Amino acid sequence: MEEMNFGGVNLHNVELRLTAGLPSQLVKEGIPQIALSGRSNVGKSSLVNSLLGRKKLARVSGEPGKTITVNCYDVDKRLWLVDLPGYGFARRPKNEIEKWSSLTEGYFEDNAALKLVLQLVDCKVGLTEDDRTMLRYLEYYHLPYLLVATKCDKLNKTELQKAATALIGDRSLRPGTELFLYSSLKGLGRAELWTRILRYAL
Ligand SMILES: Nc1nc2c(ncn2[C@@H]2O[C@H](COP(=O)(O)OP(=O)(O)O)[C@@H](O)[C@H]2O)c(=O)[nH]1
Ligand SMILES: [Mg+2]
Repeated sequence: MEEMNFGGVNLHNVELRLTAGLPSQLVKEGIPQIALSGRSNVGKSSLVNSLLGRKKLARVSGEPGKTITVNCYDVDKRLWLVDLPGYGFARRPKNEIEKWSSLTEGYFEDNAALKLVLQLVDCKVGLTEDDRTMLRYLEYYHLPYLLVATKCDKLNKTELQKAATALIGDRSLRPGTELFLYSSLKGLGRAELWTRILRYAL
């Protein structure tokens, strides 16, 4: 059985609270927000499901997401997990890129509720140029962030060690950036990440 209570937060009391497709629909005050950022397919929705101990609250897809939205999950009225629109898969139509930019910038700008960004990176892929661009956004908006390496079940111990060392030594990261190794498939890293999330959110 999955642990469904972390720090007094009841994970049985969870709902999709808001799906915003326009900056004007975003909520940027009130309950503390923890955002998940990363390229399409890196495992954001799977991480939401894994953290919440659900199979399919957040929609997981094998192909890049078609709708560009910010999805907010209320967790026991104590915090929100915010699934940000994915980026990458270059050569998207210009109007899609513009929609992504206005939503992402709208979300990051003057967001009093945003306490922490989980920046996701596929452990097998490492940091991409798009990830580095995102890291510059996070820097520009002075946002606290940590790195989550996803899909860690895909590497053996030696490979994982090597990937982690390369990630944490990357010069585009803020010095001192923490790295969490995660597998949504196996639930690896779940308790550790919850501990850190709660430290920022509560
Ligand atoms: N092996 C493995 N696959 C994963 C893991 N997390 C996500 N995936 C797969 O990666 C694909 C993209 O996942 P998704 O959560 O939709 O990514 P998103 O686009 O960032 O929201 C799906 O096929 C998932 O099943 C993981 O921890 N391990
Ligand atoms: Mg997704």
